[in-house]
Amino acid sequence: MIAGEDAAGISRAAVRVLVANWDGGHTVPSRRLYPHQWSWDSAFIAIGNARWAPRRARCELLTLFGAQWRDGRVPHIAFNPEVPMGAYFPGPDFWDVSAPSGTVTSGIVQPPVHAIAAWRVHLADPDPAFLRRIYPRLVAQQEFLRANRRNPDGLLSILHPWESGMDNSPAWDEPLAAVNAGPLAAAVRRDTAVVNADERPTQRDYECYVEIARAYRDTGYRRAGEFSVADPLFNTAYAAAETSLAKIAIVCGLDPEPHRREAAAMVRAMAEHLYDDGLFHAKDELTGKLLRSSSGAGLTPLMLPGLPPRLADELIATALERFELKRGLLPSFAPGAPEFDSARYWRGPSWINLAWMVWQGLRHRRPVVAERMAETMIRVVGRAGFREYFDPLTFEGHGCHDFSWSAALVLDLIA
Ligand code: 9YW
Repeated sequence: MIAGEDAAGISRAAVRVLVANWDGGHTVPSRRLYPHQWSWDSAFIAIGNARWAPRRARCELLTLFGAQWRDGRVPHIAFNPEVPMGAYFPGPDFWDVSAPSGTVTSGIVQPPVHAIAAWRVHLADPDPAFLRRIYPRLVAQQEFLRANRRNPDGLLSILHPWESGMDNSPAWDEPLAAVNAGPLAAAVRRDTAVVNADERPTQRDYECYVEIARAYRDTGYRRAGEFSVADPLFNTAYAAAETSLAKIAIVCGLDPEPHRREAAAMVRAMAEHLYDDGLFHAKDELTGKLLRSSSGAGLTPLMLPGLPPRLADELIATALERFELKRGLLPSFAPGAPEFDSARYWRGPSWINLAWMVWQGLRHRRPVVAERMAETMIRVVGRAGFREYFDPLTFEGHGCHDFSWSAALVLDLIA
């Protein structure tokens, strides 16, 4: 058990981070490293803000949906025009596009965890008017994905590693190896000026990121470049969003059934096409191959209430054994796998958002394990601060400091 005083001190510190990162309408993930508004960050931030400032949580989501495109897509970055052009790469000049509202944005998306966030914000501070306002926007976000990203397996594709939210996951090594990318001047990267390069994606990774984004941009953000995969975390977020939309629909006096059916269909498609040997995997659309890896993304379907119990039990066994969850922190990649790197970004470190998603799935299925996970995360940030990611073996902090979703989700874990 974490002593009440310790938890109160950690909560106060978390709120200080969120206040310092607030930009009057939205929260930056990190002042220096990510100085604009990021899509799925805002959803996790809203979940945490709901615990102490629900109006701010609602504002965070509504600001993000203010950058929604006419086709329903919610871009992964909404740029703040007051931030100097060179502060983040690739910036507005690279993406070269804006939303109907005039907000300059990127053209790719991130995992659609926003309906989950909207529902949790409502649970923390019930506000049917907020739900009525955001519901049609959330539905449009899901419709964009159905209309533009659905593959013949019934799964949604992501067209860029950034769309997975887990940029340099080893799951993408194989598809990225086939990408024909030109050189990128090391100096254009801003991330390695803020964080040690050993803790970030490689230069070759960035060359691929820029090439794939450039190819998509050059088709008017319509057709894929050299990357198209069905990712278990992204599809989980979509299905969980449908479950949340069903609950939101009821409050709005609307029919929840279409959302329930859609969530169930997605769980079936994932179980049929992405599951193998105790874990969900990504599937490469371009080669038709299942990308068997040991990515923690493959555990996130635990969030889905409709997951068949046998699969849930097998996933839990994988989490406890292969991912060594018994230690308390969930790694982003299984420690025994050859690609595991305990300090490099999405190749092993523990991230609070990924762990939070799996924790959600364990709370009802294995409350004792979930409780231990939450306690470990709270203790680790108490010692190491709200770092971007943590070594899952030594619990040392890595990446940037005062990272918003680490602070926000710990507030939710403490509540
Ligand atoms: C980038 C902001 C984003 C997160 C991603 C994470 C990283 C790099 O930072 O992306 O430059 O966008 O991988 O999940 O949303 O925190």
